[in-house]
Amino acid sequence: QPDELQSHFDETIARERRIEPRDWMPEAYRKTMIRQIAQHAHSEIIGMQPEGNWITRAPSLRRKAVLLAKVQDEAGHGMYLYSAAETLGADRADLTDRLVHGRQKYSSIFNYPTLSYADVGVIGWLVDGAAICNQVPLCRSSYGPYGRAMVRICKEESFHQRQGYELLMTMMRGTDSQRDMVQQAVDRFWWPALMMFGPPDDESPNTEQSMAWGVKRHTNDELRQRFVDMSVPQAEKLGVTFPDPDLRWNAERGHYDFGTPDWDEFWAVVKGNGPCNAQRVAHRKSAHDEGAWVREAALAHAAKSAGRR
Ligand code: FAQ
Repeated sequence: QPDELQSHFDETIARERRIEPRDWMPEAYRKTMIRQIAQHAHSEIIGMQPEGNWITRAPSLRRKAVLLAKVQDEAGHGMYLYSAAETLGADRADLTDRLVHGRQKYSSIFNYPTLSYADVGVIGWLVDGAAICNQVPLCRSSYGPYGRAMVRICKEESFHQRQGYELLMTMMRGTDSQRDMVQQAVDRFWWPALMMFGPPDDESPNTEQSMAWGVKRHTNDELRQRFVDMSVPQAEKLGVTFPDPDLRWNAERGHYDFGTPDWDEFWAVVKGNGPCNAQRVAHRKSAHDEGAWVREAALAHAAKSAGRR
């Protein structure tokens, strides 16, 4: 009975239990989960590009090994997430197709260029930092495979964050021009990092329903505030400033006040008009096209092995 199925689903959510792939779920819930997981997976995969830009120019063998490992981790995260989307009936080839044809989104942050090696450190510190802040609560997301994937992803993101901070600490102990590079990278990435949390709550069409379903555990603005509060002392320790004249401690609220991100810029980037959108998608498409022979070979091998059995 449809009513019984719906009430069983509602009860599972109300009791903070998990929805698993074989459970009945409303179509709108399935759609929302596929949307969020696919966007998240695409972000991990496209997110390899800005830092990948520096692999061949890392300043030492140690830095190169760390960066290679980090970028490979992002590929792994994309794979877990595509698998989680498949448990909802999504088809991986179709998801990739939607990404390369601009019909599915990925995080705005990856549409900004990486102009110096300090950007690698700032991405680790602020971008992975924002990702952790957003994703730790998602370990309790109501959809089982997504929440469980998030546990492992968060552990790896913590390593990414630390390697970024350690890289920046090293540069800050260097020359004046290295310190300038770090400050300039922070100036370029601070506002885009705040935009990663999504639009303000009153302009976020999905938050209310996603909170009710336990898909999201906090609103976009709550997480953005949490991120600002945790980043300010880290910046002080590092010796850099954030490019926001309105940033100051508010003792009454027990939080930092901060300025308003440029939401026009955010929507322009989300709609495909950021500095690197075209380049990121074109690169992903060519990598996918050039990998066609690998997919064909894997399928031929699987068919042959199945025939033998
Ligand atoms: N960029 O109603 P809401 C990483 C879209 S971390 C682009 O608030 P929702 C790790 C949104 O999709 C980055 N689009 O949406 C890494 C919606 O459009 P739709 C990935 C954005 O879903 C680090 C519309 O705006 N993390 O990759 C953005 O409730 C370093 C209205 O927004 C995740 O995906 C944005 N920033 O909340 C990798 C975390 N914000 O779909 C490499 C999981 C919003 O209706 C290197 N996702 N939009 O057409 C989430 O937590 C949520 O989906 C939000 C958005 C918070 C991102």
